[in-house]
Amino acid sequence: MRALVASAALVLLAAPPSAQVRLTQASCAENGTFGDGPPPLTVPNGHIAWPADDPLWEFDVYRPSNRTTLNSSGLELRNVTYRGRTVLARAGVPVLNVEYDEGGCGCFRDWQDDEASIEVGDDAAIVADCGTFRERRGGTDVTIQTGIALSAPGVVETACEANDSPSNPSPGGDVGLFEGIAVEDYGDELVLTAHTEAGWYRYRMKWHFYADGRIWPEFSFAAAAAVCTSVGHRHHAYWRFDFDLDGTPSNDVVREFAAPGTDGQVFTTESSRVLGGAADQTYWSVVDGASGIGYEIRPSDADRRLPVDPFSKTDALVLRYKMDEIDDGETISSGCAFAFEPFVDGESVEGEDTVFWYRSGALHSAGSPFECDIAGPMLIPIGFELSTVDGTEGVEFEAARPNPFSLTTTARVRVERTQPVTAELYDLSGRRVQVLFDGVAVQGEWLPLRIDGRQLPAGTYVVRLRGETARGTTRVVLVR
Ligand SMILES: [Cu+2]
Repeated sequence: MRALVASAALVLLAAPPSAQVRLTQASCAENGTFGDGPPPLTVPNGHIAWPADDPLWEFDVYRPSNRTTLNSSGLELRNVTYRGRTVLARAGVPVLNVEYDEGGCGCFRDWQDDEASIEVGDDAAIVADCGTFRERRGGTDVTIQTGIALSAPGVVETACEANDSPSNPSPGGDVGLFEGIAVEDYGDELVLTAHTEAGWYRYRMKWHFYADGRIWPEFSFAAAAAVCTSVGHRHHAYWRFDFDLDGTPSNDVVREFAAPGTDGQVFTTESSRVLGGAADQTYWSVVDGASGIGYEIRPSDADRRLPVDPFSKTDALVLRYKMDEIDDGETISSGCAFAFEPFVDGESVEGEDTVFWYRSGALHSAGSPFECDIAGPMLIPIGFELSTVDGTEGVEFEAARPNPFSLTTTARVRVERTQPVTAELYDLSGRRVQVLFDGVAVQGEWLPLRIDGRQLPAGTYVVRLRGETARGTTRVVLVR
């Protein structure tokens, strides 16, 4: 029926799955199907530490099929720590819905416990093996592996990549032979991917963890068939971030900033907030009142592009933590809009245990049923001692973009003190393959390091910078 995408090209990848990701407490727990009522006590599908020897990040993962809320929260995380300090107690997307233009298919509350297949690459290491099952696809039986896969960076594909691929003549349908969670180590970034289906929709959920403490929770909206989807419609994913900074929940301070550089306004009571559209620079922060560590929640351009309407109602909720406010109790048979209003009932949130909800939306215009829209805020750390990754001194790296890359990419670096420095590119066997810069780096100024991969074999490379008081590395992945 349709071509599997680009699997021949993937075997050219030199980068093996990372040995820097450690999975422990592997479990194949699953928790019933959506609408069955609240899920029973949950068991995570594993505990991930990265990098393995001296972890920056650690957390428990839950597959979408391991339903933790009424309709599943997708790829849920719990007990997230950065540099050994608790950041999030629990985070996921408990509410997901869609609304059509007039003449379309109305509205739906979607579920996320039904995983869809993804490509994880031929060399993927199955670190939690939850067995296989047979599926009929395009007239033949295929075998789907399930569990948690450790993939080479850059190989994971979902309906999003397949639908957008120029080599795919017939977008739609599912790719790959794996269901569960895929993990990719990009050196400076760890990416988790899950993919779910609800009818003809395909939802991709990713967590990007960066070595410098940032988190990008990504939600992407695609489709595998063009039923209803040829009519314009709007998708909304509502993230629930339960920050428990430093593991002391009951002293959160939540602020709203009208724009970068402005003074924040502290929230005193529960609130629903609405952004003003694409030009609105509003963002928020949640900070531990005692230690001062916390996170900014910065809306992305994609999130700002779809303003609130009477169906989507809210961009952000600042709530007091309540055990029974994990989701709103609606299912596909009872409602579709997010029924959060009972949550916002005037309770104090200043110096309390708070929960931050955040909406990521996407407009799917009529006539392009297979488009994949990528959304999600950036979470930026506040108040951590950020000497960055091990062995780095006196220098700050900005991860290369794009990464992985196929032609050229650029990483940026800045030094704390003006000095002569050398930046070189090494392959993983320690061979120097390029000199990227040899000269004086000026204090505080970003120095671009352009990497030309056109004459290099695919694989992982290390950018190493050395000066009198500055040293550090970042990694890039070259793919073909
Ligand atoms: Cu859509």
